Amino acid sequence: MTDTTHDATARAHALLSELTGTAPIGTWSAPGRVNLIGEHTDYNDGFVLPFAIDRRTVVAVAPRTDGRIRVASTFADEPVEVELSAVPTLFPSDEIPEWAAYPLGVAWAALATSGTDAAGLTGLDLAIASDVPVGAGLSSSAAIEGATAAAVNEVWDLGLDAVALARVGRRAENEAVGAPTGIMDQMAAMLGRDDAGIFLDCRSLEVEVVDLGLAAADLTIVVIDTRVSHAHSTGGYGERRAACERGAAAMGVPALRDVAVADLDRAEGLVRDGVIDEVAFRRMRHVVTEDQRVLDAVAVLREQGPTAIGDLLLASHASMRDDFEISTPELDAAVEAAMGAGALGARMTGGGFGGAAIALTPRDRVEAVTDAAASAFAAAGFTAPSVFTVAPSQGARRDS
Ligand code: GAF
Repeated sequence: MTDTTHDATARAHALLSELTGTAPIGTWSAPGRVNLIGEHTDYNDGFVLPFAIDRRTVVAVAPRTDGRIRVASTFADEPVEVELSAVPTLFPSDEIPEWAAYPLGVAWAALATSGTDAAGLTGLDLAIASDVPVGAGLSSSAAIEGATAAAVNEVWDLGLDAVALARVGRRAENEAVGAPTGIMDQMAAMLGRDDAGIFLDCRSLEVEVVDLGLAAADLTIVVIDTRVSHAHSTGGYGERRAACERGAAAMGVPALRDVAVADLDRAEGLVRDGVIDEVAFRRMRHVVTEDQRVLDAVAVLREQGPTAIGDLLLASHASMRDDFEISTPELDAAVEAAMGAGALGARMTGGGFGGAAIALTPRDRVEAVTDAAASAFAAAGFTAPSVFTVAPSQGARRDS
C-alpha cells in the first residue's frame, strides 16, 4: 500500500529545524478521509461510512522553555505565537488567522476537555506539513486536528482517548474556526484502519470496523478532485443544517435520524398542510434515505462484497444532486465520466459545493476513468481535475 507520509514528514521536520534549529522530540500524523457513503447524516445523529486515506498531515514538535506555543505551517507565510497561559481564553477570536485556528483551537479544546491547567505545561513549537489537498473535500481540516490532538495529548499527558480527541477536533472546528460541521471527519481521522471503513453511529459514537475488501476484489477508489474549492464556514453548509433542524422539529423528533423512510409519506402531508416548506422536505428526504443507504451498504459489503455497492453510491449522488442540492456541474460531470469509463459506482464525497467525487473502479479501468474525467472537463471548459487513487489507511498515530 502506498503511504505518502514521507514527503510531509520531511517538510515538517525542515520547517521545525528552520524555526528552532532543533530536531523534533516527536512527530505525529493523521489522515484525510474519503466518505464512502452517508453524507450530511452526521449532524442529524445518523450513520456514516468513511475511511481514512493514505494522505496525511504531519505535526513535528519541539519543546520551549518560555511558556509559549507557536504554530507554523508550510502553507502559511508567518508562524503564530501566543502565551500558553492565554490559550484557555483564546477562542472565539477574530485575531487568529484561520489556518492557525485549527491547531491552536485543538490546544484550546484539549485543555478544556481534559480540565488541564495551562500553568504547569511545557511550551511548544509545532511545525505542520500536509499531503492532504486543501479544499478538495478530503478533510484536510480533520487531518490537522487529529495530528495536533494526538501530539498535545501525549506531550502534555492529557489522558484523552481517541473518541475524546475526535470531539476535541470537532470543537476546535465548530468554535475556534467557526465551521458548523458534524463529527464524521474527526472520527475517521482518529480511528481509521488499513483496508477498512469506519461504520459510525453518530448518535452513540459507536464504531464498527467494516472490511471493504477492495484489494481482494481488484477494486480501488479513484478521487476526482474538481479543484472547485469549498469551505464549510460559509453559507450553504449551515443552511442545510438549519433546514434539517426545521424538518426534525416539524416531525416532532430530536433529529432526522429518528425519521424512517416509511415516515416520509407523513412528511409530505406536512408540506401539503403548510407545516414545513418543500425545501425542508427534500433536505429531509435526502438525509432519511441516505441513512438507509449507509445501513444497506454495510449489509451489502458484508454479504456480497464491494462490487455490489455501486448502485447505492449512484443513488446517494442523485439524492445530493436533486434533493440536497449540494453537487456542482463539475461533480456531476466527474460522476458521469467515471461511470462511462467503467466505474461500478460514483458519487461526490464530503460537504459538497465543490471538492471531489469518488469512483469505485476496477483496477484495470483506473486509466480509462482518469482519461475520461480529463476529457469531460476539457470539453465542458472546466479547470482540469486532479485525479488519483486512495487506499483505506490508519488513523492518527505517533510516527517517531
Ligand atoms: C463535512 C463535515 F465536516 C462533516 O461533518 C460532514 O457533515 C460532511 O461535510 C458531509 O457529510 O465534511
